[in-house]
Amino acid sequence: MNSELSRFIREHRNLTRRFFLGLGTAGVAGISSLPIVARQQEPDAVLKEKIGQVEDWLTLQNDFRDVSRGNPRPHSFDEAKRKEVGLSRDTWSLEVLTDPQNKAQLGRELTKKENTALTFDRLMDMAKTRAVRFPKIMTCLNLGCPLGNGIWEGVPLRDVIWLTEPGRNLRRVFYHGYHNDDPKQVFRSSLPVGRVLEDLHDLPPVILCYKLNGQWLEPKRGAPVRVVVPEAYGFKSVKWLTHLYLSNEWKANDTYGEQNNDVDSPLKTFCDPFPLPATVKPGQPLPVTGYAQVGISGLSKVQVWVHDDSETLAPDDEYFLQAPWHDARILGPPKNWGGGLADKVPAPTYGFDPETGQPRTWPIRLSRAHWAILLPGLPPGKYTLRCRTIDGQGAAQPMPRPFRKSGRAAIGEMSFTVEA
Ligand SMILES: Nc1nc2c(c(=O)[nH]1)N[C@H]1C(S)=C(S)[C@@H](COP(=O)(O)O)O[C@H]1N2
Ligand SMILES: [Mo]
Repeated sequence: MNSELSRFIREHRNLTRRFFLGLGTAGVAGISSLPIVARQQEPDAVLKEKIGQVEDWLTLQNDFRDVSRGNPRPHSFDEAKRKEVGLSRDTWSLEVLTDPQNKAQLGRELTKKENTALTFDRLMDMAKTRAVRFPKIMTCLNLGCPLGNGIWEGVPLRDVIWLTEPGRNLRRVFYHGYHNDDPKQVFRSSLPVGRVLEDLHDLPPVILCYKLNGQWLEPKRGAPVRVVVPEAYGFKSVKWLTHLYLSNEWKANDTYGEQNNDVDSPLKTFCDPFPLPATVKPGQPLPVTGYAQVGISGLSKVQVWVHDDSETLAPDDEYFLQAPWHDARILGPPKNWGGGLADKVPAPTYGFDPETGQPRTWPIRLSRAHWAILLPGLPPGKYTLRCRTIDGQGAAQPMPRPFRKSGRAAIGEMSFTVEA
């Protein structure tokens, strides 16, 4: 192994060993309580500059990556067509019906036929006293990469369910959006009614969302109204919402379930580096930044490790538990939140102090954080940088849920070359 890299690793190895010694895989849970091993030196100018280039914490509506099905896609309609099909604020309405196959007992349905469907005006009326806002990262379970991070505003879905005076036999809520009146194009999702009626573990409520980062939801993001489920992957947050069915069925019928996905998986904690330069000069310190998704179990650490590709990897160590990981710095709350917010985070927003507009805790669960580390200069060679998170329960990525069908958790990886 080349000497500079080995010195770099040696500095941390003994402590890193002690980390894992006797802990085995079960003992990974103890990590979060151990002292910080690798203290970062004061960020020097290169690192500062790199940190300055990190994306904003919030994503502009138009910069979200889009996962929309439909032919044509509902957001491609012009204003006149949007009005015609009920996807403008003045023509939208939501039907809330009993599921004909598995009837829930309702005092009343909200229907177009009887002119009782929920209009946007009525939703805004409810919003006057009921609106909530929360930060959430939108991530596609299938793609695994975050599409964007936003502050979503809406009325709790339960408030609309209560309008139907539900009685016995209500176990699940099904919902879908506009689909060009073609049954083959329906994108459907569902939730157990208990999740809709009650917010467990300090979660924000499931909402009927109409604003993102303080602005009306744009057509691409599901305007005028979409569902947003704080703890879930994107497929639960159905866009262009038109129908809600209250059902006595107890099984999910999500479109994503039919496609062999785990439809009950809450957001996982994981990290990735931002792109590195393809080549780096020998001996030149390498500033590295990246993001972490703060999943349901929170985030306590981001760790980085550089492997010299000419060395073999330890056998039987699929998750690199024996590797000499060391801690990156999780960046604090930004001065500017980005996302097109007028100034500060609007009050009230879940997780933020209404007086100061500052977060109550950091990093914020179900959202994102950024991290940075300065790597020492390396001799010529090929290297692989890996990064992993340690979640708030002490589980090292990809644990505790390494399976792809529950959302991506693979250890972040990026190659680079050091050459003159
Ligand atoms: N009506 C409808 N809603 C939908 C989808 C869709 O295809 N149609 N895609 C879902 C999926 S799979 C994801 S990941 C999110 C993505 O949200 P975004 O497009 O706002 O980033 O929207 C969800 N809502
Ligand atoms: Mo998705």
